[in-house]
Amino acid sequence: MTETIPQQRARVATAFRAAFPGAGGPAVVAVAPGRVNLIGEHTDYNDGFVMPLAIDRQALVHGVGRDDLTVRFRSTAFPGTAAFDLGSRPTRGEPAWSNYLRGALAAALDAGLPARGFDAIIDCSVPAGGGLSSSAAIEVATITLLEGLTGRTLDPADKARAAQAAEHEFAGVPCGIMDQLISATGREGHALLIDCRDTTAKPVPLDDPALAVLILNSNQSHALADGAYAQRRASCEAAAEVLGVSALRDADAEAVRAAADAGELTGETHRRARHVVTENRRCQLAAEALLARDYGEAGRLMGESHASLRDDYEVSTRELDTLVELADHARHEGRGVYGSRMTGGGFGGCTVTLVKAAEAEALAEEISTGYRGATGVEATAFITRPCEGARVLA
Ligand code: GAF
Repeated sequence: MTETIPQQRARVATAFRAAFPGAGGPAVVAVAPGRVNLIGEHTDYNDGFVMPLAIDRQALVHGVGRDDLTVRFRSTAFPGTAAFDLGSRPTRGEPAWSNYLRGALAAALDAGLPARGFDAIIDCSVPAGGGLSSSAAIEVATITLLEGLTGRTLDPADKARAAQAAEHEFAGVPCGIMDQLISATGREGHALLIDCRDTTAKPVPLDDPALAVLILNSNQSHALADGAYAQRRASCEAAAEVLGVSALRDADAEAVRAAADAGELTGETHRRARHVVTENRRCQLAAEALLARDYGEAGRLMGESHASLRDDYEVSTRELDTLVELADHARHEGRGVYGSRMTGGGFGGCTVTLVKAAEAEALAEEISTGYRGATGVEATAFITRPCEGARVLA
């Protein structure tokens, strides 16, 4: 069972009292969710389209303001206390886990939030390394805490940009804006079709009780800071330059094909560009299909997306492919699967599968069993629903 926010809140309040026995004053509790992306992968940093939803797993931070500018931060998951002064811009430091928080606070100050000292403890129910944006949830929750403690707020898109800047500067991952934006702006009962060029979003209802979003974690931890993600970005930029556009968002499949035929786009760069331009199109078509409640078509596009990420973008793994193939097998047999794909940056992490709600539990069990048989690894399955983005709890 997924822990509810009230349960998590109570658990973290107890942990806070144990960590900071002397801290008095009213507490501010901020939450920010992780995300799962339905389709539109590796398109955000190409100014393209994505369609994520905020999930019912979140970072929750419990903080109490201080009269000085000292910050003392603890974690429910890791040892140590991060202690620093917000009188100046935070820098990287110890313990290592605190760099997400330090980065988020540094970027929040840059974005114009005032400084205020506090004692806080953070907890995150988004699985770490699962490709469900636990780091974005932690960054956005931290900035939301500072908003709650200072009574000042950032525009949600600016908050997302600040969290993204933290990821770039303090975690060394040159990510796009998707994860932080959906964590900051998620809408209950909806996925968001986001145009990453201007951050405008169109809500896409996903509240049909007959439909469920099934997440399967390959439990093969993913890491994006090792250079493979940055290499993909660089290939996209090189392709855009060849095509004479500022970002691949402005190119289409015809233009990519023509450049390949002319020998201007070759090999890996060609395949990376082909993924991005076709994925942008698939993402928009999938939003139309979901709006029309045509789940079969949305699922078909998810299948194409996975193939493109596997073959052209080369960010899938044998384990993710296995999970998708098992879901696909159930789809062919008419057992309630609409479509399945890897989700997030790749190189490990999770798949997302659109299924009939009535079949979801049985499918989770069946795919997990098949996965164990094929890989020897235990998958973790959970059914999620679209949730609200970051906020201070009442
Ligand atoms: C990671 C990044 F953080 C996102 O910005 C996005 O590029 C995603 O990979 C791939 O779609 O989650």
